[in-house]
Amino acid sequence: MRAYIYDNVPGDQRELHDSGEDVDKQTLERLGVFYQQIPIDQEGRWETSIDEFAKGRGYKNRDRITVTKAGLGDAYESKIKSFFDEHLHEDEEIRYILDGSGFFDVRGHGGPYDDKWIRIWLEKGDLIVLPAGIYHRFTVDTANAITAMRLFQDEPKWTPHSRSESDTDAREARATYLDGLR
Ligand code: KMT
Ligand code: NI
Repeated sequence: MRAYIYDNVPGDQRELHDSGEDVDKQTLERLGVFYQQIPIDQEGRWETSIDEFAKGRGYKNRDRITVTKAGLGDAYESKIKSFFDEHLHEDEEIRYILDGSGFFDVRGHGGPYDDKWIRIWLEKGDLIVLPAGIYHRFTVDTANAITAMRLFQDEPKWTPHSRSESDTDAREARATYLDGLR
């Protein structure tokens, strides 16, 4: 994992877009973003760790998602563009990277990072929890391949509420998120 300020230079979303300004784990924590590394080992201890993590946080369900050119065919480019549309969810977004790598961009709030994109580079063995109500987007990197486990509490509710297409600031999840920040 590495987190840094996105450079906002126009160009392919899959490039690094590295401004050179790193963001520390504490800043992510203040935004309600939880990160942990659970290395994927041959012995399968990672599965026990994920089971314990899921049990501890009450995540009862999980599935896997693979985003690759081979898997998505002609739909690939439009699919990765849709993941990159800024949005929020009414529930947490939990991802454990099983293979490949990609970027989750989250919006900073307050201080020097207010409404700036913070780019979080995740690879195999990285676990992230994005809180409900945080503005974010996802993209693969230039390797064009990621497989992730998606965990969720009960029914999967993946509905993305696009910031540009609706009044997402008026959503309860947004208000609750902002109330929880100090
Ligand atoms: C999402 O919600 O944007 C995704 O699940 C993308 C693929 S998960 C690495
Ligand atoms: Ni999302």
